[in-house]
Amino acid sequence: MATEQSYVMIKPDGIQRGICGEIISRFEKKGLKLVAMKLMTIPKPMAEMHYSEHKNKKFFSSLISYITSGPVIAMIWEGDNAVQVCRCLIGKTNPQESEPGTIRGDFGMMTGVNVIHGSDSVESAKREISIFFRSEEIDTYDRSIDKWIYE
Ligand code: IDP
Ligand code: MG
Repeated sequence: MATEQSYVMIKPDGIQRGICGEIISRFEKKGLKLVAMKLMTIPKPMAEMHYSEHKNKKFFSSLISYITSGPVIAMIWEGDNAVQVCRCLIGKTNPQESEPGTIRGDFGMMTGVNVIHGSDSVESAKREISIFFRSEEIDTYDRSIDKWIYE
C-alpha cells in the first residue's frame, strides 16, 4: 500500500450550486478517508500561490477572480494511491471531455467553471496541503471499516 494524501477543493461554483454534499459523498463512498476539511474564502495572495504554475497563462487573472469569488471547501482525502484516485473521481480539466460518472463529467460545462480541484501529483499535494492547512488541522484516526476496503 502507498498511503497518500491529496488536496481536494470544491470551488465556489460547487458551493453556490448546492452540490457539496453529493460531491463529498463520492469520496466517502469510494473508501477514501477525510482527514481535514474547512470552508473558507481564499485571500488573493493564497490563490496566486496555489495556482503559481499557471501565472503566465492567459486565463490566470480570470482563474484567480473565479477561485476567490466566494467560499470554497478545502479538504484532505487520504488513502492508497489517493492522488490518482481523486483525479480519477474528478475527471478531466474540461468538463465537456470528462466521462459521465466523474464529478466534472456529471456537474460541469466549462473549463473555467469546473467545480472542483484535485492535486496532480504527490509533490503538488504536499505543496498545496501546506498552503491551506496547518499540521494541527490534519487529523489521524483509525477506521474499523478499512478491513472491508483494503485487502
Ligand atoms: P486541473 O484543475 O485539472 O489540474 P490545470 O490545467 O491545472 O487543470 O488548471 C487549473 C485550473 O485552471 C482548471 O481547473 C481550471 O479551473 C482553470 N483553467 C485551466 N485551463 C483553462 C482555460 O483554458 N481557460 C479557463 N480556465 C482554465
Ligand atoms: Mg492542476
